[in-house]
Amino acid sequence: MRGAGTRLEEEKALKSTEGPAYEGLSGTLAARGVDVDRVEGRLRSQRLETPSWGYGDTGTRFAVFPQRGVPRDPFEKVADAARVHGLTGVCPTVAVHIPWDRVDDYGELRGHAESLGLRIGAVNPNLFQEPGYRLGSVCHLDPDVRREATDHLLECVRVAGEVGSDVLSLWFADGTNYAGQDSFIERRHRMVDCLGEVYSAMPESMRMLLEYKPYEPAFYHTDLADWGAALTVCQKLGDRAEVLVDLGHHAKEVNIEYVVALLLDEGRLGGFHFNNRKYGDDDLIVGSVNPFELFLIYVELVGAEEHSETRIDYMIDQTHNIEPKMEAMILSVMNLQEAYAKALLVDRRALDEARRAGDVLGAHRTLLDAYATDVRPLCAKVREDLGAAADPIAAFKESGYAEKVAAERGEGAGAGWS
Ligand code: LRH
Ligand code: MN
Ligand code: MN
Repeated sequence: MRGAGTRLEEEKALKSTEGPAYEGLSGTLAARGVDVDRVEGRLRSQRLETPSWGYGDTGTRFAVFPQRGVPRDPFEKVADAARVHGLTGVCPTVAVHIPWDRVDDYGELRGHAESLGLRIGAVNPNLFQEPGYRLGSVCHLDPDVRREATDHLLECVRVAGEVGSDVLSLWFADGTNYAGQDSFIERRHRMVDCLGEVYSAMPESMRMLLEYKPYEPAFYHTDLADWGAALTVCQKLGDRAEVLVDLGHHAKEVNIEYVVALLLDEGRLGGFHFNNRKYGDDDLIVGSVNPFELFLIYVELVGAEEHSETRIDYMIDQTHNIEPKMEAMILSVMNLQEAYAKALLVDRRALDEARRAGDVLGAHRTLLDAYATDVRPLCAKVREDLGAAADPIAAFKESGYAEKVAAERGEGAGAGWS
């Protein structure tokens, strides 16, 4: 039986570049024919965006459990996001949600972010909370409500300009609860009209991302329910409209890696909202429930990276209800680094040969070999190379940041909706 001390030492070695773990792994990988320098270079260039709303108090419709030290305003959310970037090295942008992050002076918010080494990323309008949107926003039958919704989208185009962002990321709660409530097709036409106006108002440098979701808050039908609905609207709008895949927005049996491959092949995969789920849109820590699915998604992304220049914005969209929020964000980032690292280790030549030979399980085992590799020492080394922390969670705990902000901020404010 191994003593607890020994196990702890082994754990520490795995997360650090000191000791034998990294040397052993890079030697093994080199012997397997992996170009370790190239893999490390790709890992250093990985970029992940964290969401402002993931730092605030959120909850379920049953309860919100306030935590001490959560941000009281968008400036403090940006400060927390900057700290996550400092510890992980790969999160230089933070997404904002308007009006949750509405401020008087967006130039000031931008300046604050930049002073902390951060930029504002995707601007997310919010068309799902106002009482006027009971029957929808851009799909609503009343032209006055559609006007109000479109004006909010246009406001967000302006906000994006002011914070220095080139991404407008859209999700619509629009849908119906009962059969017969409204016409599917008329609603779709109303949406296309409104989005066409917004698309024309965007500067050439700006992209529009369209996020789909099968249900919730609407329970009979949703106006952008799946990737096909989102893709066809994007095709009507123009080249700078692309689909955003949120991992929590699929029916349970959907093969998400296949959807990803398909959108990549169409050149219309614009962004991700990473999270994980067991049942519905659970917004749990990415990679916590189904890490193999996450790896398979990255296998498709890495495959496409080899022969395409497509820009994909990788964002986290999670709400942390019972877990410490910054630790949850850091762990999410680490899980994404590990999934990407494993996908980079897939022996593409062996995979190709096995496929061509009709070797079903040979191909499958090639993926399993990469997935089974413990890449933690490699990721720790990359983080150190980036000037971040080999073990970001330990570094965060040792830094005393959580205690400091708890004392300064006391009980914070909700992410926006609580
Ligand atoms: C909807 C969603 C969308 C929203 C966010 C808060 O479920 O995924 O991206 O903007 O949650
Ligand atoms: Mn989302
Ligand atoms: Mn969601």
